[in-house]
Order: sequence, then structure tokens, then C-alpha cells
Amino acid sequence: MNEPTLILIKPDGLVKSLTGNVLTRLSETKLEIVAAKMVKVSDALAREHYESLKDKPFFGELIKYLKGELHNRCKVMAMVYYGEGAIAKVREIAGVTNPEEANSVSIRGQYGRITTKGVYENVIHASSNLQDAQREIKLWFRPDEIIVDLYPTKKVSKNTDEKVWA
Ligand code: IDP
Ligand code: MG
Repeated sequence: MNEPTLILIKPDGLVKSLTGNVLTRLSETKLEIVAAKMVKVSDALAREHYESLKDKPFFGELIKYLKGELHNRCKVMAMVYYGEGAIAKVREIAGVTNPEEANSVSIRGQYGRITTKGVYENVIHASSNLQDAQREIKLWFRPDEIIVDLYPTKKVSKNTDEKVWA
């Protein structure tokens, strides 16, 4: 089944000039890129993205990390990859959450680190399952920013073609 997955190149990946390396690794999946943009991450967007982790002791640092406050680089690259088994294929190449435990040839294993404050700087985010992918893609992208129709939309008003997620 064709499915979408959200990928973020996090601020550490951008600061370390890893964009090209990460995209090259991801191209091994043979998936299609159906959306891509640079995003200045607001506090609200970061908190909403990691909503399920809000009770974790590392949540505060994690929000600072995603907003770029740990790297003086307040942006991330957000992308939607699409195709057969996309979620599992990207998670496989990304590696597990803890960069020290990640397979050493995975993106996180190759380029991630744990900071002295205990933040897992693991270069990329990748959706975990279909439900998370849908929630995350709708959070980061508007319907007209994605070149395939993924989820139902509705018109903002009769007078415009602008659409929002239904
Ligand atoms: P995932 O990114 O592999 O899906 P999640 O559990 O969803 O992992 O955690 C989101 C992000 O929070 C991770 O990518 C990592 O940056 C950070 N994180 C997760 N667990 C820890 C932890 O135990 N200590 C520090 N940071 C963590
Ligand atoms: Mg996750």
C-alpha cells in the first residue's frame, strides 16, 4: 500500500551541513518526495509535534532542540515521502531513537549524538505509524503544498480555491 511519511531534518542536521547526505541516504528507499519546505518552527508547532512526550523529563530541552535554540539555527526542513511501505523504509534508514544504539550505518547511527544535557540529537524525525503520519503531515503542511491528494480537504470559502484539511 502506498503511504506517506513525514520527515524532518532537525536543526543539528542543518547546522552540520548534512542535508545532502541525508537526502542521498533517503533516496535508497526509492520513495517519491511529494512535499518539501523550510520551516521556522514556532513554540506552538514544536509542542504540538511532540505532544505525546509532554510529560517526559526531556520535553523542555526537546522543544528547544526542535525550535533550533540549541543550534542558533531556527529552522528545519520538512518533507513528505510517499510510496509502498514508506514509514518502515524510512524508519529503517533513520535508525532507532537513541543515536548510540542506532545501527552504525543508519542516519542516526552515523550522524547523531547525545548532548551533555542528555538530548538525543538524532538528525531526523520520521513518522512511526500511519496515524502519526497523518497527524504530523496535517500539522506541517497545507493541502496545496503536497503534490498528491492524501487526505480529505474542504474549501475555505466559495470565492477561493484555497483548501484546508477537512
Ligand atoms: P523517534 O524520534 O524515534 O520517533 P520519540 O520517542 O518519538 O522517538 O522521541 C522524539 C524525540 O525525542 C527523539 O527523536 C529524540 O530527539 C528525543 N528523545 C526521545 N527519547 C529521549 C530520551 O530518552 N532522552 C533524550 N531525548 C529523547
Ligand atoms: Mg516519534
